[in-house]
Amino acid sequence: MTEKTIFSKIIAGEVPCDEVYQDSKCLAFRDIQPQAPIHILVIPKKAIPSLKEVSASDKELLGHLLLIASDLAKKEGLENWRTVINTGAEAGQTVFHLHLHVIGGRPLNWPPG
Ligand code: DGP
Repeated sequence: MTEKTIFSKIIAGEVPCDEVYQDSKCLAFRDIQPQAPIHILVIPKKAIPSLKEVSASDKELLGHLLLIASDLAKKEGLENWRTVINTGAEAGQTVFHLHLHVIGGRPLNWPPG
C-alpha cells in the first residue's frame, strides 16, 4: 500500500489544520509555511498525486477546485492573487497530493523562481 501523504492524514482528521472551507469534494486550509499574508491550500478529497495523474474523469473536480479557490480568495478580501499548482519535485512539489496554492496579500513578482 502507498504511504498516506500528510494531506490524506489532514483529510482523515488524523492531523489538525486551520480549515477555511470544506465540502464533499475538497478541503481548504491555511498553509503551515505561508509565503504571503494569505496562503491557502485547496485540495481534492480524492488522493490524486499531482496534475500529472489527472484524467478526463477529473474535469468537474478540477473546475470545482478552481471555483473554490476563486471564492476563497475573494472571501479573504483579495483583489489580486496567484493560484499555483507545483507539479513534480523539480517544480517545487513537496506533498504528492494535488493541491492549489492561493497566495496573496502582498505584491507578487514574476517570473517565480
Ligand atoms: P508544494 O511545495 O507545492 O508541494 O506545497 C506543499 C505545501 O504544503 C507547502 O507550502 C507547505 C504545506 N504543508 C506541508 N505540510 C503541511 C501541514 O501539515 N499542514 C499545513 N497546513 N500545510 C502543510
